[in-house]
Amino acid sequence: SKPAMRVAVTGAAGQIGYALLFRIASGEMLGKDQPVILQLLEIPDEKAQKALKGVIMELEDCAFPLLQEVTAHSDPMTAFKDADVALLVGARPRGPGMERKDLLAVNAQIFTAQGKALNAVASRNVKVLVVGNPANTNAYIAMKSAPDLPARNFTAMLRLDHNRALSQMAAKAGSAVGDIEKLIVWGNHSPTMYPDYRYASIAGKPATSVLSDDDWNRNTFIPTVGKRGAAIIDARGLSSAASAANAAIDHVHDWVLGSNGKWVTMGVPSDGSYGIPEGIIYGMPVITKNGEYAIVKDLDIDAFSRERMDATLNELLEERDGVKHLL
Ligand code: NAX
Repeated sequence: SKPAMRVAVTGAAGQIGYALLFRIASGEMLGKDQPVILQLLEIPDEKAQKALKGVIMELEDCAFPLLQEVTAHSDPMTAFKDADVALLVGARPRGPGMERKDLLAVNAQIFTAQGKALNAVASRNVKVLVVGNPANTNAYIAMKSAPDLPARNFTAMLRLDHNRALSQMAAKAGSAVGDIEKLIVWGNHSPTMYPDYRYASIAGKPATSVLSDDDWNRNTFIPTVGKRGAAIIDARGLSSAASAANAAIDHVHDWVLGSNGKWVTMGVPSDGSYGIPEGIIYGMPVITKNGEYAIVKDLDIDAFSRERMDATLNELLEERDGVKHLL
């Protein structure tokens, strides 16, 4: 059988971790023929480490044939050792009375340390997906803290936004999500993101003609996708977890195993395409193949889209400027 792949997951005892680890171990992320080793990181706090032990006991009790080994860690330097894939899920949530800049600063500390650890000990081709918020900026910080690793290996999760948008479109069109292709979500994983179906097709027909209602796009679709995270919190009393874990599985699955020519959205360091400054981690349409992604180039950007893309870019530039002095 194939040699095992090492998958490091941070925040492993959290709610996304609980929805994620069992699916990785069952082969849904890397393939049903791919053995995996899980290297799980939690904060040193006694309660968190104990909860992590409990999750590991449950993983054992599943007797997954593909799961070769599971280890628990409180130090990223051991958790990321030789990691082929690193899912950075753990982050500091915004506490009561915490300002946005405080949130950026505590997370900058976490992702600087984790970026340095990846730089020191991970596989030289480690694929990094940042889920913990603010995801794009955390990915940027980790990338900047890992100068010996290829910058393109640092990505942020926009796939949940992409999947949310697919579902809204399918419902409006009365068709199946599987019939939709070439959807894009541009920018930051935040309510400023811009879901863009100008190039999409639904069962082979242009989405702009199927969903011919411009008012729906501007006043229902874009805000619904943007505010979906808040709507889930309102309904469940907890933030999205299973759907976030599912999106992380989709993101890494497609990156490692290929998207078969289909467009998917990934938050990737810009190469300067579409006027997005190089290095900014921005939701882009990509096609994945042989373990690499390629940004879909040369799409026309109309005035409405330019405005949306600049607004979400400006938010990312502000976040970057907020942490610049910490890097
Ligand atoms: P939880 O609070 O349930 O779990 C987070 C876990 O991370 C905790 O167990 C905590 O102890 C751990 N942790 C904190 N700092 C750590 C560190 N430095 N090293 C290792 N572990 C650490 O949160 P959960 O609901 O699982 O969400 C995790 C993150 O995902 C949050 O930042 C959340 O905002 C973000 N999300 C991102 C999404 C995306 O689309 N990019 C969507 C879902 C989610 O909101």
